[in-house]
Amino acid sequence: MIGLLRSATNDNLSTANGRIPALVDNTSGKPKRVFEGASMQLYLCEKYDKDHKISFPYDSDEYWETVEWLVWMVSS
Ligand SMILES: N[C@@H](CCC(=O)N[C@@H](CS)C(=O)NCC(=O)O)C(=O)O
Repeated sequence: MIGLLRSATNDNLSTANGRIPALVDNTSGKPKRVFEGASMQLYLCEKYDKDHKISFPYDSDEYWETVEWLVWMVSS
């Protein structure tokens, strides 16, 4: 379903910035590539955590607090 890249040099699954982690989501027609760990977290939660078991609904106060900590994490 979702393939985690073993190598950023794999031609078919190459990432935009040439780094790992990255993923390719093949669940809906055209493969969707996502790179950067924080982007992957947002993508996976938005797409596959519809019941919000590990994330918060978009635009809730808790959602934006999550984004704040995520941005803090990747920018610190
Ligand atoms: N900010 C990136 C960091 C990614 C990263 O630094 N990946 C390393 C491995 S842990 C990498 O791909 N290094 C190979 C290179 O720089 O060519 C993220 O959070 O995904």
